[in-house]
Formats: sequence, structure tokens, C-alpha cells
Amino acid sequence: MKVVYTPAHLQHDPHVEIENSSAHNPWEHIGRAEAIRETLAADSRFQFSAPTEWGTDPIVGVHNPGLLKFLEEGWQLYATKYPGVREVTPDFFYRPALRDKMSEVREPQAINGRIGYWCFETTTPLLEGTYAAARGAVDTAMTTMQMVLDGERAAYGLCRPPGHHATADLYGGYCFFNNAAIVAHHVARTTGTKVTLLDVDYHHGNGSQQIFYDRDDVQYVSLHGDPARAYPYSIGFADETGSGRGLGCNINYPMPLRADDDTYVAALADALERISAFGPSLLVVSLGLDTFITDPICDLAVTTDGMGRCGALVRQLGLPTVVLQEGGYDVAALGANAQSWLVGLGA
Ligand code: Q9C
Ligand code: ZN
Repeated sequence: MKVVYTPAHLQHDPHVEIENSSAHNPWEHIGRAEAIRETLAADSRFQFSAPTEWGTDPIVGVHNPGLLKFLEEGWQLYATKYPGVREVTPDFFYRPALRDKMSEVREPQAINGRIGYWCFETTTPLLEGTYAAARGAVDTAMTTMQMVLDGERAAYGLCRPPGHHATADLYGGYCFFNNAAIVAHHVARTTGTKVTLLDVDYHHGNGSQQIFYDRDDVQYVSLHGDPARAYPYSIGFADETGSGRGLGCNINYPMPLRADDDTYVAALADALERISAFGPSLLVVSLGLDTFITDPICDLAVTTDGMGRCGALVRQLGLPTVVLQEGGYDVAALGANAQSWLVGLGA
């Protein structure tokens, strides 16, 4: 199987994550992608290549150009105002209710206001190299997509930073640009065919759901920790089925605490029936490996063997498949889990 990887991700090297009211070592760090790269590079079933450059057009296909502009210039503006800063996190969040009963929300001018306008939470620091890394992840996703459009049955993009929490207008949840949504949108728009985005990350892909919620050309299907207990808390419930033309094209499977291989595979089998019924020409997979039994920040119980069963089930769909890396935080197990899932898919 072809794998797309770029060292550009090394430029997004956070040292601090503000989570659960504590500042600690980040769960999302460069070692994650390096661990996966090392395992796959040692396995002759995987062939690596570097991404080509796609520019910003695919990004503004799904994202507000204002978000792109902020991510490009925000760190520098902040560091000019606060010299010596390494990692930038909002101290103010622009919530629309602040202007309830007043005129429309507009982007603030001051840098502290701007960052709180484009970012929705505190665990996603913006660094000097973040923009270049996030652009590299989009290029990785788009290059993986092109391999599949050119005839590969499946290919894997080792994207970092991940993408599925980024909405059209907002970054957060370790995500800056929504790599998978950018690919799904690009394929649907340029080929005029239907696309399914299957999200198996532990966390609900709130960004992907938001981007496609009112569309009938991209189906979004997600298995994730029940938002009643799990991040992002406010979205990902089973009764969120889409709006307007998109009604019925959004399908959520909130999973119970400690769901094991059999429970997970049964839900995935149901999801794959819904995908077949939709009739897409291509599948994009948001591959989170944080459903793993010993993931340090999640609470499902999928094993390495279970990851392989999931890949094998997805293979049975018989669709051209673009697999893009999302989360996964048990670094010692990430390589084996990615390998198991991709070998199941048919590496
Ligand atoms: N107290 C991805 O897996 N932290 N993002 C949760 C819980 C953020 C996960 C806070 C988790 C984001 C791509
Ligand atoms: Zn996740």
C-alpha cells in the first residue's frame, strides 16, 4: 500500500497542552506520527512517498478564508505583541451570545480577540511552524486522494496535525485544517459523484459533521465515544441526522464505555450497510487509533486484532479508499495498530 508522509509535521512541536485545568505535556505530539512512520517503513508491504503541493484552493473549498489567513499570520502577530512567546493559546473566546440582541458578530481586530474568534478550545496551541505543518497535512491528504483517483484501491496519508475537529470556521481539538473533509469535498465537487466520509476516531468529528450537515453529496458516518461523556460533548448524538437536502446523510453511532472488539465490529458492520445503501464512488476514512484499549485519554476497548477486523470489514465494501490519520495517543501501540488496520484493509 502507498503511504504519503512529510516531515513538515515536525514543525508543529507543542510542549504544553492546557487540558482539564492543567498545563501538561501534550498528548498530540511529533512522536505519534514518527512512531507510525517507523513501523510502516519497516514493513515491505508499505511504500512511502512525499506529498505534492496543492496550494490553498482545496482548503478554501471547505474553510472560511478568514481562518486560513489567521492561521497563516496569527502566530507572528501574537509573538510581535508578546515577544518570547512560543505557543499561543486564546485567553478569550468570542461567543456569539456576547452580542445577543445586537448587530452581527464580526472578527475582532486585536490579536487576543482574533485568536478567540477562530479557536474553540485550549488544547490546540498555535506555534511558529503550525501553519506549515497543517498545510503539509492537507498536501498529504490530497496526494493520497490523487493516488486513489489514479487507480490505487487504497492508500494511506499519515496526516499530522489531524483534522476532523476543525469546522468551516474554527480550529481546535488538535486540528487546524480538516484534511478528510477537504478531500471528500474535492472528490465530490470535481467528479460529481457521491462520497462517504467514515470516521472511526474515538472522538466525534464535529468539524466534518458541520461541514457536510446540509449536503446530500457527502455522507458522514461516525463511530465515537458517546458525547454524553466524551469530547466534543455537544455534538455527535444519534438524533443528528442532517438538515435540508442532507437529511439522512449524517449517521452517528455513540459507543458505550469500554466497548470491545465484538461490540465495535457489530456497530461498524451496521455503518457499512448504511454506506452501501448511499452508493458512494469513493470512501474517505478518518482513521483514529484512539479507540484502542489502552489509549490514555479515551475509554473504548478495541484491541490491535480488532483494528485488523475493522480494516478487513471496510475492505469488503469494495470501494476505492483514502485512509487519513487522525488521533491515537498510546504511542507505543500506534505503529502496530495502524499496521493492523491497514493490513486488514489489504496493504
Ligand atoms: N478533558 C483527536 O483525537 N482533549 N482529537 C479532550 C478532555 C481534546 C482529540 C479534553 C481531545 C482532542 C484528533
Ligand atoms: Zn480522537
